[in-house]
Amino acid sequence: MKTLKIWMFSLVLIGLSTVGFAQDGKKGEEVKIKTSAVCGMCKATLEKGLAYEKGVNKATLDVDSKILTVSYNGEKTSLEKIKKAVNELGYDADSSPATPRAYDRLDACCKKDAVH
Ligand SMILES: [Cu+2]
Repeated sequence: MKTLKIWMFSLVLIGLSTVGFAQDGKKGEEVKIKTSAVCGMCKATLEKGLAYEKGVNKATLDVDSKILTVSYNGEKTSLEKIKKAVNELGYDADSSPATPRAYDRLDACCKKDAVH
């Protein structure tokens, strides 16, 4: 019976350390989000805006592909929160649409429907 208890105890320990590793991995996550950005000004807006977002380490927009690469701390923020921040800056994030009010505030050249 004692052996079983020790065995169970070590099993719990192994379980806990696995969880610990999983959380370590979450600290440095990176995600690529397709946005509706169109120009260099959008790039500045998005990169600056996300720099103030909690848990975001770095955000880089590639204007040509409209892909925003974000490295973030998975313990402090989540992909959903990052997408919401992008929406609130006036841009679509993957299938999540821009907040209308924020989109209205964008400069004419930064609106996705604008003629370029
Ligand atoms: Cu723009």
